[in-house]
Amino acid sequence: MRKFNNVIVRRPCRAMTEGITSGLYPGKPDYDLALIQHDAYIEALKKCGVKVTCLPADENYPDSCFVEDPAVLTEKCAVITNPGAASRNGEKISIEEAVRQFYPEDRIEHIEYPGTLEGGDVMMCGSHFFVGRSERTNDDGIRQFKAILEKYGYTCSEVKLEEVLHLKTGVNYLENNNLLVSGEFTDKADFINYNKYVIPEEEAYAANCIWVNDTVIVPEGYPAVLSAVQSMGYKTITVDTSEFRKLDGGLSCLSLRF
Ligand code: CIR
Repeated sequence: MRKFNNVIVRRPCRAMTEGITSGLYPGKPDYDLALIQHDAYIEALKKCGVKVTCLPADENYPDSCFVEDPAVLTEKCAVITNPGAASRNGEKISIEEAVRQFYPEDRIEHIEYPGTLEGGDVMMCGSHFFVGRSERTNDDGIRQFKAILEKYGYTCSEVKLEEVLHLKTGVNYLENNNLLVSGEFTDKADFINYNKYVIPEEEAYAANCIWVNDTVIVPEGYPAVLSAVQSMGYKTITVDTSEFRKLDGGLSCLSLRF
């Protein structure tokens, strides 16, 4: 059974109010409320038995609290990605400094231009990784990522995205062969071998739940998903992410779990 021991998060910065947004969930984030929600998120993670490393806010990068995107951390290696969003690309530099505390030099890999890749497009299912081809993650990024993973004995397959920002915006793995799927992922052949819970359209945002050591953290305000996850046998904790949702960010985006 998989076990996460560590989590990296980054404090939201004041400039988060200028973060990238599709406008799907309208409004500007309330910074003070975002900090309160971030505190609650950290507390929830601690309850799941992980050590949380909280990096300082970085005002140069409005979206930098979404630490999932500039790195992918596995049991065997760390991959510093090359974020496809221009305003976020520089986040890879400071995340690498943090990752160096946990991985030896020869286990830290990089996605290089012309390849781009963001961690939100990567879903780890045991030793297999699904990677979404999105507006942020391109063919060359996927080719490089696959080659890195194969070096460490992992496998990788591509999933084409049509609508959502990142792969994990719409599909998330809860271990034990269980997936939460929404929208365009509901009928994709890629996921045929998994038990799928199909998220009702009005709760699509809650496809982005995270499994942390047998507890599933669920965003607050999504009763159908919460009760489905509980009936699958998981312990649950809910965390309000309303201010991050305004920037298209969810529970997985806010941490690196490894
Ligand atoms: C962005 O558009 O990059 C941020 N506003 C949201 C990033 C969400 N990250 C994720 O899904 N992994």
